[in-house]
Amino acid sequence: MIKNFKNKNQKQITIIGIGGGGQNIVNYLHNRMHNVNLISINSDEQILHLAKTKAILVTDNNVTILPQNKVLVLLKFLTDKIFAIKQSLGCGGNVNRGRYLAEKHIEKIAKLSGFADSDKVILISTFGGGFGTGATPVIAKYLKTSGLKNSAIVTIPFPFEGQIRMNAGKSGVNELKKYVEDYDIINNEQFMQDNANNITIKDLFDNVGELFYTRILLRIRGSYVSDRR
Ligand SMILES: Nc1nc2c(ncn2[C@@H]2O[C@H](COP(=O)(O)OP(=O)(O)OP(=O)(O)O)[C@@H](O)[C@H]2O)c(=O)[nH]1
Ligand SMILES: [Mg+2]
Repeated sequence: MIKNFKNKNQKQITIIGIGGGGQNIVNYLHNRMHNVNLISINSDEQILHLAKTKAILVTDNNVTILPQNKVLVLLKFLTDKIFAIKQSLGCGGNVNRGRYLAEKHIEKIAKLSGFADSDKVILISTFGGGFGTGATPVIAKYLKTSGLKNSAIVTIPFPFEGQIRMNAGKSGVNELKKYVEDYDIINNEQFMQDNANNITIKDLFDNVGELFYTRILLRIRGSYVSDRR
């Protein structure tokens, strides 16, 4: 495990997982990396409770950091039940909704994520659903216009998920490209083909997580080299 990515002259590296799959990958990275600012952001409160990192919930009304302490989580659950507060359940594959939520709350998302204190922000998402595909380009655009270094690593859906999700994923990539300094597109399907029939979905996603990890390392080391010049 690599422990220290920072040196004295460097600020923070922020890696932000956007949407359900982005959060899963950030959870995987959490076991591998120290001293980076790992964050998950989603509009799906139930899923977000599974985050191992700082977790930011985006709903129509607000942007909040979910409590990580188990007692506070239970307390929030009970309060929501008592006051019949509905949990937010994501964007249901609606990219426009993901984009809308991110655009509406971009300043607060940036503040809670600590972008201003980051030397570089790496955006992680699995495209094809609503929140990740809609919100990631909005965040990338904000970073670009704020003059912050940014990269993105995203997946596109499996062909078996259907043309609508595939088209949504590919349009998301085209939008994202406009705002990032560099990006990688990882094809989930490639891992399926490489491993024929003998792989569980968990192992497959872990393999994808490992590829994200190596691509991130390349970027972090690259930024060190350019910072030393
Ligand atoms: N590699 C990988 N891909 C995933 C994972 N989870 C989902 N995917 C892929 O990502 C696509 C989008 O799923 P999510 O990330 O759950 O979608 P979302 O951004 O949360 O969008 P909504 O739930 O519609 O708001 C899926 O269609 C899959 O192709 C994961 O854990 N790992
Ligand atoms: Mg979701």
